This record gives sequence, structure tokens and C-alpha cells, in this order.
Amino acid sequence: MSTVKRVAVTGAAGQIGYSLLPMIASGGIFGPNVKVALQLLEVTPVLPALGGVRMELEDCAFPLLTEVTCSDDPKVAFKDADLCLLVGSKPRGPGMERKDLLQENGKIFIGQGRAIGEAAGPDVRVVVVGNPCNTNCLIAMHNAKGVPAARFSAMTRLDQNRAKSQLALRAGKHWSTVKNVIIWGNHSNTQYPDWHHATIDGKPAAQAINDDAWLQGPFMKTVQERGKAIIEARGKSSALSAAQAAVDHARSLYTVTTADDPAALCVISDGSYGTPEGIISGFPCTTDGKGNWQIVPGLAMNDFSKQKAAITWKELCEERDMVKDLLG
Ligand code: NAX
Repeated sequence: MSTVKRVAVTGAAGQIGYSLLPMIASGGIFGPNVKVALQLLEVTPVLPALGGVRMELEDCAFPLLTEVTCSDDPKVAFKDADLCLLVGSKPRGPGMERKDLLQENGKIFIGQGRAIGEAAGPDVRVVVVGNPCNTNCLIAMHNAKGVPAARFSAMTRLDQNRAKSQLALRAGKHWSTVKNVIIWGNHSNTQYPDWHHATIDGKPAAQAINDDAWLQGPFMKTVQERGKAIIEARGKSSALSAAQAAVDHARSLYTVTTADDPAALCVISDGSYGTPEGIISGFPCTTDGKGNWQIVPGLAMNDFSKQKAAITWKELCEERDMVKDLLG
């Protein structure tokens, strides 16, 4: 067993990468006692900038960081990787339809999926951050021959963190006291941030907030459209919070997560809760600390929840249909 965890990061010279890499190198995912090697992937024209990032990582002299490699070849970047964080993707260009965006990114995730199948370590886990992350994850999963589907997940942890903080701010409590917020469906503005099982400082969230109109309206809208609000305020999309969420997501795979505060993971649907089978959808998950997750069973969904979840599941099915030629 290797004592160094090999972490591949794509889009490593991008803005999320710039926040994410130091978090990984300081033990954010595997803890303070596990050494990490970073294997960074970028497109060829960006390799010089990535070289600058590598210099800065070296200049940090992180005690846990053993090695930084840079490449424009996915097979080199994913070689023997224990964890692949797929952050890089193509942003939506002017006049680009969602279908075009899905197809353009699809090509990237076919190649990266194949390379993971060929080169990654035998116990690899893959986390997709690059948007549209659910469907990019589906494409990578279908193209990674020999890698079980359960090794793949996409990120709605940022949405869960956002939902927890909004509930906490409204209730006048600290966000660490908010548990069991669920994000169903797609990481898009159709996502359904579900507070019905949440607690704030041990009290049901609906009671602590005592304002259903706010929960069903402004709360949901704020979480669904937070990304847009950040762009309007900052002139750039969220990066620091996205990096933190990626670290939280990955760390939750390698630590135990219980059903009283499940991790928000987008994973392959087995039909639980009426979710269409085979899409990568947000679910509440427990984890065993060894990289494995399970969808929390048996939660009640009222009519409001069923209706909101159906909207986002439908969008994921439409996305899947738009890329069905890319699913290996
Ligand atoms: P940037 O544009 O700053 O960086 C992306 C980097 O990816 C660039 O350096 C680019 O050269 C690289 N890249 C593009 N194609 C590549 C390929 N084939 N192989 C390797 N690298 C490649 O974007 P950034 O702000 O870092 O965001 C990265 C992705 O995260 C975007 O798709 C973004 O939409 C997505 N996000 C996902 C979130 C989520 O919750 N799932 C939230 C934050 C973020 O919006």
C-alpha cells in the first residue's frame, strides 16, 4: 500500500485550482498525517501558467506535499491516481446552447474517462466539478472501462454548504449547527434544496425558521441562483467556496458520514425515491470512510418535495438524452 495519495486535478491553472491545490497540499482531504502527490492536467496553451502554479506550490514548502507533476496528457496526469478531481471544462461561449455545451464538454470527458480507465490506480475515486458536472460525470463514468460506476460522483456540496449557511443566517445560529440538508437532482438552478429533514441546533428547520413562505421562496431561490449572484458581485464565478466544497466532498468519501447529517453527493441513480435510473443525481449519502457511499433510504418526501424533485430529474434525463451518443 502506497503511503502517498496521488491526487490528479484537471483545469489546475484555473481559478478553482488556485484555491483548491493549497487546500489539498495542506491535508484538507486526507488529513494531517497523509502525504499527497499532485498530478496536474491542463490544456497545452496553459502549461506555462501551470508551471507558475507549480513554482508557487514548491515555494509553499508544504510538509505533506511530496511531488507536483504537470502535463497536458490525461494518461500522464491520471497515472496511478487514487483520486481524480475533474475541475477543468469548457465554459459556455456567447450564443452557445446547452446542447452545444454538453457536446463540447462531452468530448473532454470521454477522453478523460478513457484515460482514467487505462491509467488510474486500482482503487481510484473520481469527483467531477466542471460543469455541467452531473452529465460530464455520466459521460466519464460510461467511458472509464473497468472502473465501477460507484467510484464516480459529481459535486453539489457547494449547494449544500450554501443552503446550510442560508438557514443558519436566517435562524441566527451558527452554520455548524445545521444538519441534514438534502440537495436533490442537478447542480443547476433546477436543483431542489430540501430542508424538510434538516435541523438547526437540534430543532426541525421548519420550526426554527417558522416561515414556510420564506423556505419555499427566497431560501430556495437564493441557493439555486447563488452562483449567478457571485458572478454579478465579483465579476467571476465562485472559486474559493467551490474549492472548499470540492475538498469537503472528497474528504467525506474518506471519512465516515452518518445519516443524521448526510453528504450531498451526485451519484448514479438506482431508482431510489423515484429518481430515474442511470442518471447522476444529487442524493443524501452516508459514507464508510473507505471511498464508498450509500444513498440514505426511507426518507419521507411530501408532495412539494416530489414535485420539485421531478423538475430537476427531468432536466437530468434531458441532458442524458442530449449526449446519448457519447455514453460509450
Ligand atoms: P477556469 O476557467 O478559471 O478554469 C478552468 C481551467 O480548465 C482552465 O485553466 C482551462 O484551461 C482548463 N481546461 C479546459 N479544458 C481542459 C481540459 N480538457 N483538460 C484540462 N484542463 C482543461 O474555471 P473555474 O472557475 O476554475 O471553474 C472550473 C469549472 O468548475 C467550470 O466548469 C465551472 O462551471 C465549474 N464549477 C462547478 C461548481 C459545482 O458546484 N459543481 C461550482 C463552481 C464552478 O462554477
